[in-house]
Amino acid sequence: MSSATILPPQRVTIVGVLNATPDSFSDGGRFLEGASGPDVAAALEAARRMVADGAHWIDVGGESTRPGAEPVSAEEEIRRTCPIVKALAKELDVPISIDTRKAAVADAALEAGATIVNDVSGLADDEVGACAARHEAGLVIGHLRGEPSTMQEQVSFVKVVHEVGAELRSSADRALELGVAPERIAIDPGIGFGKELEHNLALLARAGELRESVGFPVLIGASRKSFLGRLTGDAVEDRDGASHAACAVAVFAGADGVRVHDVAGARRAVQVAEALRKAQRDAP
Ligand code: HH2
Repeated sequence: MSSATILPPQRVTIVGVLNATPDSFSDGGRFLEGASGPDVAAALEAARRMVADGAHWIDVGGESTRPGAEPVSAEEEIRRTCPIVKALAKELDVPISIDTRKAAVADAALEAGATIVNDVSGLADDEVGACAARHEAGLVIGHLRGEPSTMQEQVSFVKVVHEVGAELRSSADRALELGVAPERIAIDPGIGFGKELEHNLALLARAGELRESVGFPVLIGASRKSFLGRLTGDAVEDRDGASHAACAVAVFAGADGVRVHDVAGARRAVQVAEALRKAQRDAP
């Protein structure tokens, strides 16, 4: 991977989500054929569409992190994701990330052509960071206390932006010690990961503050999440409008990248928010 930062400052990066899972809350089941392996052609088609719509990178995941999701072995995650990663890396001009908490899966996907590891657990396993360092890959460090299966059970923050920032800083320090280059690190406050509505709102609305305090570019993943349903009353399949609003606010607040399902809509929201951010900064 080049030494360029994974979330470059000159534009907001749009990360398109491609879940090779049967049970993701937002889009599960579209790319799995069952025992014979993933539907690589369908995944490739969806990824091509996202790139045409404006995605700058594609994030491939093989394990749902929603509370109550079935645990998945590393072998199964590799079986679901690696054929897709390989096909996407071969054909597309954009970076491919692997959304995993497991070092064995990260390693296999990086071998298959991914160049970024997206670890929502915030380096619960140091080996994930060591693996990213070995491959000279990018690393997204997400914020999560505990495990996805139990993360909503005991949520407690006093000053959420400050606490999440401090915990991300300590994970980023660990990544640096493990040898990940600083320009290859991005942080993510983990919207919906062990947080109540007010925490998600504060982290999203203060994304820029998080970047300034932690010192790394910030990725925000709010797309189709349940806190949006709490606000609007919409079911997951009707949350794209709310997702675009969240995207726009995150970008206006200073986010460097957004992880989204509906790339075409998000791209428009990002364009407007970027223009407004610039106007706010530069207008006389
Ligand atoms: N959210 C999800 C998964 N991966 N990665 C980052 N960096 N940030 C996020 O907010 C994030 C993420 C959960 O969303 P989704 O992939 O749509 O669902 P599921 O975990 O059920 O597959």
